[in-house]
Amino acid sequence: LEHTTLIGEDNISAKNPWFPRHASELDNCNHLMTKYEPDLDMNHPGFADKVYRERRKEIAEIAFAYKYGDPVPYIEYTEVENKTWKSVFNTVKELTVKHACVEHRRAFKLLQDEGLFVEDKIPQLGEMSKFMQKYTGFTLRPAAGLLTSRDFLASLAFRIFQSTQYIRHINSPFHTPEPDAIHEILGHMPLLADPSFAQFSQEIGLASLGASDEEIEKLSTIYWFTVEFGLCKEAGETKVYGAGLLSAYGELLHALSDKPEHRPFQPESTAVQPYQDQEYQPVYFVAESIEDMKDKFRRWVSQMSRPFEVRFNPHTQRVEVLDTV
Ligand code: TIH
Ligand code: FE2
Repeated sequence: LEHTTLIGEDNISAKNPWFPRHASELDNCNHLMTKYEPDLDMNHPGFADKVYRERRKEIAEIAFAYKYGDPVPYIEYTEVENKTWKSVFNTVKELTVKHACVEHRRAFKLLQDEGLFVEDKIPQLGEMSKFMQKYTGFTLRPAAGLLTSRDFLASLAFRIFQSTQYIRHINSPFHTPEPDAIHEILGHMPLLADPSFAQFSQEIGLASLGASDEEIEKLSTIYWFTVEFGLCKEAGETKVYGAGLLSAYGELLHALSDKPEHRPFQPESTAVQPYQDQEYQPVYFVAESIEDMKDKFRRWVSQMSRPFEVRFNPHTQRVEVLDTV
């Protein structure tokens, strides 16, 4: 990187779209995918539940109003919501002892020791944010629902995780097709407190900045089959590290059964594997280890065609762009 120069906004072309240069610009990265909402989808467990739909609206509005620098909003969870958490938490806790990867088990224990993971109350995003910040520098900002891949991945470049804050419907504790706070807290946050996994999460985010639509699709597919639904080997056994499995015990048991296909994780083929988010996955990718997955990803991503490099400056929370042509 000896002969590099900092390039300005105007060097960004249609092929390499706009991207945030500072964490505050994530205020513009909150575009939602609206395909699956309790108001719109008849199959949603909350569709016929007026109280649930009102509650969702209330929590979504809090996220829409959020601006960079605001404290993470406090939500007074209801009795029903805490009850939903309790049933998912206790089941997942039991299953992770046997099935989660060591990185997740370690962080889970830490979260219990620090009094954040308890069965009778949903941890606040503000407390979870402080916890992760202490170990890896990751922080949270609230998201109103499922974001576009481009917006979601961009935030990871800044070590910011956009997290939903509403809770799944009490009638479907074992699996929900959309992210909810239980998924974010139980599935994602333990691993975001792991230094190596946090590093990988940021790298996938950095790779997405200014990437073409086609590259974004590949990166989000890799994200899907690793961060969300990844399996890995550990002392000859298959373990789970994907957040979508660690928050959904229905699918966790399915993933480890002989029903789905298990294929070795290879960035080239994993990146083009079609996927859907409505049902359990028919295919999972198994990494040799999280470290090995990360190495393979690094090698693959270094061949991406972007004509510049980016690096994150943690002192300024700014992404610096280096022209490499
Ligand atoms: N299916 C997960 C759960 O029930 O917790 C949530 C999601 C993971 C990935 C997309 S939606
Ligand atoms: Fe997720």
